[in-house]
Amino acid sequence: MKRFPAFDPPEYVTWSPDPELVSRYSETVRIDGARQEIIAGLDTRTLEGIYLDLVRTRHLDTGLKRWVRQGILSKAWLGTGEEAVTVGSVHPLRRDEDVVCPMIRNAGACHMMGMELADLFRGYLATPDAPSGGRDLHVGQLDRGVIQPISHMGTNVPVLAGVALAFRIRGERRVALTWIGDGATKTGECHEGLNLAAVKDLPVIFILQDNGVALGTRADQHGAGELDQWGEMYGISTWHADGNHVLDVLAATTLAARRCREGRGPAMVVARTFRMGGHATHDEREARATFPPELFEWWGRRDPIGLYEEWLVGQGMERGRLEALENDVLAEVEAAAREALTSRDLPVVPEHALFEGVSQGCVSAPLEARPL
Ligand SMILES: Cc1ncc(C[n+]2csc(CCOP(=O)(O)OP(=O)(O)O)c2C)c(N)n1
Ligand SMILES: [Mg+2]
Repeated sequence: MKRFPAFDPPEYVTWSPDPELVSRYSETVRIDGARQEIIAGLDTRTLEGIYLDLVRTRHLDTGLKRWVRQGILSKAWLGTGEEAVTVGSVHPLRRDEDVVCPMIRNAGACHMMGMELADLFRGYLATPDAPSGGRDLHVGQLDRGVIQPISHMGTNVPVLAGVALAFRIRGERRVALTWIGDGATKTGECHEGLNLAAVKDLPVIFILQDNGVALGTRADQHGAGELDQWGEMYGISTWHADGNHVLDVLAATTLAARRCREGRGPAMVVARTFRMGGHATHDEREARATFPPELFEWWGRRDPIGLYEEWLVGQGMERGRLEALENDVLAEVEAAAREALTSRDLPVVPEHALFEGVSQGCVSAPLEARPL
C-alpha cells in the first residue's frame, strides 16, 4: 500500500515484507480446522472487501492526521496498527441487524456498518450536521446499528449486555458486539457488564483489544495479572486471535457469533495488537518514550495491512489490482474530507445542540428508526 512519510509511523514508511512473518501468516490460517474452513470459504470479492475495509480505515487516519498538520484539528485519536482487530471482528456481523458500540480506536466499525465517511470527519469538526449534532466527537448512528459510546471507558460493556438482553427477551437471533481495551478491563462497569452477560447467557461478543497500553500507562503498570484467561474467569467462552491478522480475528469472531446466535453466548475474543502512535496525535513523542524502539520495530514489521497484502498476493491477487482498490479508497476518503469541510459553513444554533434529540436519546436517528 502507499506509505506517507508525513503521516505514517516510520516503521511503516520503510516497511517491506519479512519472509518469515509472511510464511507464519499463512500457517496461522491453517492452525485450527474450523477457522481454516471459514477462511477458505471467503471468495475473491469478500477478500477484496476486507482489503478495502482495512485500507479505508488506515486512510481515514491519514486524512485526520493531515487535518491535524494543517491546523484544522488540534488532535485526533487514531487506530493505526490496530485495523485488523476492528475489521476482522465486524466482518462476520449482519450489517442490517446486529449492533456494535465502537471505542474511539474502532472507527473502522462505523463505516463498515454503513455510516458515511464524511460523517466520521464531521464528528471531529463538531458541525451541526455531525452524527452527534456537534456535541461529541464520539459518533454513532442507531439506524446503522452503531451505538455512540461515551468517553468513559468500560461503560459500553453493560450497555451492550443490555442490548443483548433485549435481543434475548424478544427471541431475536441478533448479536451485540463491543471492544474492551486493556485499560478498560480495570473499570467496575466492565466487570458488572461481563458478569451480567455471563449469568444471563446473553448474545454479546466482547473483543478484548489488548494493545498493551492505556493512555501513557503500560499494561504491566496498570494490571498485575494476565488478560488471556480473563473472560473464562467470568464463565465466558474465549477465543484467542492474532490481533494483527485480519483473517484470524475474522474466523475467531465468526465462531463466537455462531455461539451467540445458537443462544450459547456470550463470547470473548482476545486479540493482542499494538498502537503504532500515541494515545492521540498530541502525545506521539510520549508514546515513543513509553516503549523501547525495538517494540515499535517488532510490531511495525507486523503491519496488519502489509501482511494481508502479501497473503493476498500469495493467493494469486495481482498487485496492480490492490493498487487500484487503494486508489479508489484514497479518492473516496479525500472526497469525504472535502465534503465534511463544507459543513463548517452551516450556522450553529446552540439551543438545538442543547435540547434537540435529548428526550429521544439520539440526534441523528430517532429510536423508532431501528428498534433495538
Ligand atoms: C472511566 C475513565 N477513566 C479514565 C479515562 C481517561 N482515559 C481515556 S482513554 C484511556 C485509556 C484507555 O486505554 P484502553 O482501554 O487500553 O484503550 P486504548 O486507548 O489503548 O485503545 C483513559 C485512561 C476515561 N475516559 N474513562
Ligand atoms: Mg489499551
